[in-house]
Amino acid sequence: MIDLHFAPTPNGWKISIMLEECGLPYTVVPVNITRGDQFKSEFRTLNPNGRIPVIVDRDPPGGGAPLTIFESGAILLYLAEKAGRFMPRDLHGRTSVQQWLMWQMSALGPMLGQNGHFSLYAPTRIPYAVERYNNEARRLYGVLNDRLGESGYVAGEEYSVADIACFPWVMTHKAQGFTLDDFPEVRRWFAELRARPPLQKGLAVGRRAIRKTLDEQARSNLFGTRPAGGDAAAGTLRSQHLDN
Ligand SMILES: N[C@@H](CCC(=O)N[C@@H](CS)C(=O)NCC(=O)O)C(=O)O
Repeated sequence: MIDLHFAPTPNGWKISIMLEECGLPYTVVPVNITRGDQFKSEFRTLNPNGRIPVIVDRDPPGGGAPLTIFESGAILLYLAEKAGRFMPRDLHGRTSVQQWLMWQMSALGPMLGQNGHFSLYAPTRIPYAVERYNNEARRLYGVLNDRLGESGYVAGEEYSVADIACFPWVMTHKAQGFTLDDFPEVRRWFAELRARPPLQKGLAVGRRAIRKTLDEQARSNLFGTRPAGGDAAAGTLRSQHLDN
């Protein structure tokens, strides 16, 4: 059995979708990131970086002690290996999936997160930041659109963990101020994926717990006025709390 330490955000849904797609049994352990559960010592033992998602696999392949994994990209790779799904076996296919997964983790996710933060949540409007992240987010949608003009799925002709990683972030497009009419290949891919029953089941996890507005305490917990512990920098801006 796998414990999924989860909050209803794009990075959390990547993993609930993957678990549903793989048909792996799991238990959801809610982490209320608006109330600061991510700062608690029990949670930071699982992830010293104080972020969801985290999984604990109590039955890792080959036996042995439970395995704890944080970082959604690492979790997706682990689950792909465990289930033998959504990762091509051939070198070219596998390398392409890893490459696009890294792109999601290092570019699409963080830049959409910052775009959402500065356009939706920043207490004062900072035109330079709004414009910078909006331009970068639009550029990345363009990269994805061009890519999906060449192949059926993000990393090639097979549905893979690269698609599962990108989908929940693209799902935030309206809140981010984009329309998929401007990105027809993304729109085609998005509609196809959204129709997948396991993906819908993964997305339903935690949906009722979403907070539409953030009070002062939630803003403080999410946007970095509270240090993550040790010598972590207070005041770092961070926002992944976007609903579509
Ligand atoms: N790179 C990390 C990012 C994880 C992340 O930013 N998680 C957000 C929710 S989507 C979080 O836990 N935020 C809590 C906070 O900002 O304090 C991953 O992909 O797992």
